[in-house]
Amino acid sequence: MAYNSPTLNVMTAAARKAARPLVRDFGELENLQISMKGPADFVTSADKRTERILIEELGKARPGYGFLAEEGGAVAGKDTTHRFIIDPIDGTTNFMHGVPHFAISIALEREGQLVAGVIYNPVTDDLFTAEKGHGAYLNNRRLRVAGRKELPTSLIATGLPWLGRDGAGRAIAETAAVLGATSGIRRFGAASLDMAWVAAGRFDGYWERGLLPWDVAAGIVLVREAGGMVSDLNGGQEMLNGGAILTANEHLHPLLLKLLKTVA
Ligand code: LIP
Repeated sequence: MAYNSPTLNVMTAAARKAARPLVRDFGELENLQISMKGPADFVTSADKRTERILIEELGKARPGYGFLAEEGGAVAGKDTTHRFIIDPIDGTTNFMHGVPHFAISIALEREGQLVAGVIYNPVTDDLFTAEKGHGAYLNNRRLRVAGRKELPTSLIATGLPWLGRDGAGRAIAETAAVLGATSGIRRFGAASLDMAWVAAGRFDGYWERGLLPWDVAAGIVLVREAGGMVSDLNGGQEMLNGGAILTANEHLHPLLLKLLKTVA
């Protein structure tokens, strides 16, 4: 049975409510309004509506909490100790192309600490939840990161830049280094689900650069509560500010960090 708390109930209820019209839209992509935030950087009417519903529901349940959301940015609340960090559709490009691998991602920060996370793929109905000190769950199954100790037997996920994004050269060099040392790489296109899958032991590790706080906040709580390690790519804890992240279990994390550092 998944750990339940008033906080997780509020976050899960908001995600499920926002997911209903999102699943409908996923079935009618031809009707989707799409605009550009930059080269190959899309925002759809579904992103905006999902974010509006999440902020409405969470704001009703927790009046005064602040928000940091992908489309609307930062909204300070009267209660300056609490902030929800929201990605309405993580994996927007997948969503637009009819690829059923995207998620609503909600994290709660209390006094600057990430304390709860919900990542919900409404197409697969995979609900990942975690609260600090109470473990991580997929629906009602308790999660634990995989126990592999060597890179050659490990499966690693990553994310790569695209049109208009910097860092392609380094990303390719890092990917080549990891390819040459592991059982393989997966690029699935949604950071939140990549981290949820590390927490579930499906991937043995995940790294990416150029991310934003809402891409990774909930995933950080999931991986930590599943017994995994999370850092930035210098081995520090600036994941939300620097945009770079590395997650894996205690055996593979230092090995991957060392390997990625060999790439100039
Ligand atoms: C996406 C991330 C993905 C990354 C994409 C994009 P979005 O977030 O989840 O890992 O590779 O570049 O940032 O834009 O779909 O919320």
